[in-house]
Amino acid sequence: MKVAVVGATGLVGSEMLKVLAERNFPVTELIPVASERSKGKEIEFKGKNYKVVTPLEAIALKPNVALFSAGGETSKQYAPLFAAAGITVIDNSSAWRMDTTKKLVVPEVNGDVLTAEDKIISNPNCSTIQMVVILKPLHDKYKIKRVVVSTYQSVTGTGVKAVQQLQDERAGIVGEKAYPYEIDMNVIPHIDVFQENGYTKEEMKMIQETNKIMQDDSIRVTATTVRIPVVGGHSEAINIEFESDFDLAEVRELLAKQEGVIVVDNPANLEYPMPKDAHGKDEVLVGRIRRDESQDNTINMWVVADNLRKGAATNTVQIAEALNKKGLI
Ligand code: A2P
Ligand code: 11C
Repeated sequence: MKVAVVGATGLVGSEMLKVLAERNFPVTELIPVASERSKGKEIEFKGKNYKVVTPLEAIALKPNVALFSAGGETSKQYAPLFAAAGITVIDNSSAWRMDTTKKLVVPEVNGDVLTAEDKIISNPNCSTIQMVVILKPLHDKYKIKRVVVSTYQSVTGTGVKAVQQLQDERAGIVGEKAYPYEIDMNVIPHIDVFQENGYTKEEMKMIQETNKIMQDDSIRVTATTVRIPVVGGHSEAINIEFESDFDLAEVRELLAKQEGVIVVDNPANLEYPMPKDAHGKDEVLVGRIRRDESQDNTINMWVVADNLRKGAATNTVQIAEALNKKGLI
């Protein structure tokens, strides 16, 4: 299968190349795509070198599928052109996620919604993905009423420039800034742009995308999203209120059985999920599972995942695998 990766020179794009190779996705020809600036640059994939092309050149090469991670503007401009040429697009930007004509997919949660009509499919926001993977088996069993989530997000979510800012600050170098403030030795309660209601766009993504993926608008979600000086992955403190009572041991069992989830929850041995351990992994790690003693039918947990893997590249490749399995690409 001919596979184009749009944004192949970026943080998520290069992770997509790794994941495609690791999972042995049946790539017969890779088409790395980036901006005019990177045209002609060589990208290595499975021992072979491929030259970077521009989006329009990629369309002419007729890939079967194009994995996009080059920002919302690039997706808005080019994804419809790829789709019009019969190329299925899986888009990691926020450009189409809340478009009612487009699917927003986490394969183990709602992979069954994919059909032959879907030519532009959206990959959710990283902090949403790792949360819904955990919510799904619990909602199926106990029905979730309300979720309160606070995030502790890695600088890799912002891109190359932010990782550089953190490294520069640690090395005492004055360089270009990706954030309005210092990120080293700091915590910034602001991810993406502020909305009129006082929430940030990242917070609104977590709220709206969760309802869409879970296919249930009755789940009430509220979020506070925060950037921290960490590289390995995003962490989330999640408080979940169910319609009725739950069994703590059964919650652990449901999570342990859930595809793509690893329970790391042994406080006696100081075992709990940390970004340092999630880094480079495809799974979502969950621990600190405990009853919220301040309110009936409510539980607390701590969820960590590598935002560039399950939060972005891995989930995108898993969507491609799901389409391939259904014979849709
Ligand atoms: P380039 O390296 O040529 O700028 P990150 O999010 O890690 O900063 O990466 C962004 C990715 O999106 C890069 O691969 C970048 O390519 C790519 N990109 C940015 N603008 C465009 C564009 N107009 N067309 C195609 N790719 C783009
Ligand atoms: C962050 N969640 O960590 C963002 C990055 O909507 O795909 C991903 C933005 C998005 O900054």
